[in-house]
Parts: sequence; structure tokens; C-alpha cells
Amino acid sequence: MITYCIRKALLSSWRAVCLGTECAIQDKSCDSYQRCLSSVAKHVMPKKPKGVAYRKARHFVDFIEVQVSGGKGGNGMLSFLSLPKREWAGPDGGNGGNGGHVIFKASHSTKSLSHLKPVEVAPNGTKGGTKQRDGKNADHRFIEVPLGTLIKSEDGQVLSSLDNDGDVYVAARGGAGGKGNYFFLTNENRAPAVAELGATGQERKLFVELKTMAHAGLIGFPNAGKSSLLRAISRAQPEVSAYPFTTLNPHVGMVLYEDHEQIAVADIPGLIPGAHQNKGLGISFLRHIERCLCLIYVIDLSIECPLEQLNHLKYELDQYQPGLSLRPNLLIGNKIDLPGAEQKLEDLKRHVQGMDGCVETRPREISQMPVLGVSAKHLIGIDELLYQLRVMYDAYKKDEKPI
Ligand SMILES: Nc1nc2c(ncn2[C@@H]2O[C@H](COP(=O)(O)OP(=O)(O)O)[C@@H](O)[C@H]2O)c(=O)[nH]1
Ligand SMILES: [Mg+2]
Repeated sequence: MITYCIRKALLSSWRAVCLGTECAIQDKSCDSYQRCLSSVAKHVMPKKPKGVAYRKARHFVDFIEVQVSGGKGGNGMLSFLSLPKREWAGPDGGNGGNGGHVIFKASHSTKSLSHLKPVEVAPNGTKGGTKQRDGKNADHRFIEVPLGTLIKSEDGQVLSSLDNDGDVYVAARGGAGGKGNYFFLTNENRAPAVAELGATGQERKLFVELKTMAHAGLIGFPNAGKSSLLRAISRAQPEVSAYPFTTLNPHVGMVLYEDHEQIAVADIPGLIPGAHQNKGLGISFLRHIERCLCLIYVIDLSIECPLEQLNHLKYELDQYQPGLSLRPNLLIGNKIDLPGAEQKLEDLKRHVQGMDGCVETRPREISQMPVLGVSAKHLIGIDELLYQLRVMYDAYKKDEKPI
């Protein structure tokens, strides 16, 4: 016990010395010192190794069109009982069982719609039997969906919003089971020779979509390094290659912080000049951006004019939805490791802060946007990026602005 206490005391004094030196050596006006005092949690790199190769194919689905069909009801039985010494014992056909419903159920443990199939069918009820035995009702087909899922009809009308854990929406009702001929036995008709067929289940097409896809979306033109950046900050594994449209589907990675907060970051591919007119991979990718709470512009510093790229990006977003480019945002100049990139980053900074002599007035959301130089390939500036991401996320959470 005494040894334990001594060890504990030694450990705590050693920790105090370490912390003391860490802050003491810093210049009090510098960023790191301020950060040491600030309450913003530090990020932690994931300890688990990345998933195995076959997982690479997995991507995030936030919108899907589903054809839902309820189960068919079982047919009623048409039968007459015949017993020893009682040949005409009367009708004894049982009723069919009801078909199952297709039900969407909100669950906090589901994060994506990737497990939904284009056609979802509930099981059928079983038919009625002889000796007045009823068929079995089918089980309902429960489909778990993430919290914040919207169910829309074909004409775009919102039918339901599943916001709380356990919320359900009956998407397609199962058909009722048919009545057997015993049901039709009356005093007037002692031998009814009729039985019903089971009803068919409801069938319809629905759009299932998520209100929010991720906390932050990486927005940039092809080859800017969005996928490389997501790989650098999370365990996600989008494909990376030196040609455009390597990534065809959005990927979401989680950034972890030491206070156990997790920030979801999405790599959204497919944005090119003219995307709002359905060019390239189409408008569906702008729809993904709409579902991100904050935006991270990723600009390629290896090209001739990064500033033009930024203006194109903002134009595309605003053409799709006015004001979309003004969401809380960060500006990342990627490939800072390449020669000449530092100068281009400086130009970008000066433009954003309105110090380049340009008369155009910039909204406050743009002029105060942090501008960072990073290299996703060589892991330069990643710490600063994750710090700014957390600051932006905390500010969003404090404001709780509905988007
Ligand atoms: N030199 C350098 N190359 C990079 C950097 N980040 C990405 N790249 C390269 O840029 C190319 C496109 O990257 P990718 O992540 O697929 O871009 P995306 O199309 O925006 O997803 C790949 O060949 C990467 O190796 C970087 O920081 N420095
Ligand atoms: Mg990519």
C-alpha cells in the first residue's frame, strides 16, 4: 500500500513537471500557448488499424429510392368436414393470416442507408387450414434507419421525419387474410361454398433520405486532394489517384477528440464547373453538400490560379442553393509541400481577408474564414486543421442554428 502511494505521488509530480515545462517554454502570445489554455479538446488519432481491403468498397448512402411492398394476406380455406358416422359435419375452412407491413424504424445504432435495397418486401401470411385452423400472420419487416431520416413520396412531399430513437413509419401495409368458409356459416346457409382470397399488400415508391449527412463536408474540384485528406484525418479509405473522378461515391470518416466527441467529415466527389446544371456526375452531389452542417473548401495549390477555383466552387454552391456557400466554413490550401504553394496560399489569404485591393465586398462569413495550408500526402498542418474543425463545430453547437 505504502509503495503504491509513493508511486502515485511520484507519478503526479512528474506529470506536473512535464505539463509545467510544456507551457513554460512557450511564448505566451503564440498560438500553442493560447491553445494550451483554451478549452478546445485535442484530437486523437485512431488507434485501430484501417479496415481490410474488401471494406474499401463500402461507401456512405444518404439518399435512396425504395419500392416497398406489404406482404399478401393468406387465402381463406374452403373445406367441409367429414367424420365417421357424421359424413356432412359442415364447413370448417379457417381464415388466412395477414401479410406483414414494411416499417421504417429510427435507430441510433444505424448511421447510413447503405443496407437498404431498392425493393423491400414484407413476408406473406399463410393460408387457412381445415378444421377451422387460421393461417399464421406474417412478421412485419422492420428496416432500421438513422435518426433524422426523411420519408418522402414520389412527388417530394414529406410523409414522415424519424427524429427520435424508436420512431416508426409504416411504409406499406400488408394485405388482410381471406376468410375461410366457416366464417360464412349462417342459419340460412349451412353449407357456404365460398372463401376469400387474401388481399394484396400496399405497394408504393418512396424516397428515403437523411436530413444531415455529416458535420463537415470536404468540397473541392477533382484532384484537389479531398480523399487524401479524409484518409489522413480518419479511418475512412476512399480511393486516391491522380485522375479525376477516382471517388464516385461520398465517404464519411469520423474524427475523434480526447473528450470523446466525434465529428463526421464527408468526402464529397463529383463537383465540377457547371455541376448545378447537372454536368459531370450530376446534381445529386450538390444535394450531399446541402446535408453537411459546415463546409471545408479544399483548394489545389498546384494549379495556376487557386483563387479562380475558390470562386468557381462558391458560384456552383450558390447557383444550386443561394447562400449555401456561406455556411460555417474553413479554407484549406492543399499540396503546400509543392514549390510555389506558399505564395499562392498567401494570395488566397489576402483575397479572403479583403487585403488584395479588390473592391468586391465579401460577406462576414467569408472574410473571417480561417485559411490553412496543409499537405494531405505528407501530413503537414493536419493538427491545425483538426483544431480549427473543432472550433467551428463547437461554435455551431453553441449557436444550434437550424440548417
Ligand atoms: N504533392 C501532393 N500531392 C497530393 C497531396 N494530396 C493529394 N495529392 C495527390 O493528388 C492526387 C489526387 O488526390 P485525391 O485525394 O484522389 O483527390 P480528390 O479527387 O480531390 O479526392 C493524388 O495523386 C494524390 O496523391 C499533397 O498534399 N501533396
Ligand atoms: Mg476523391
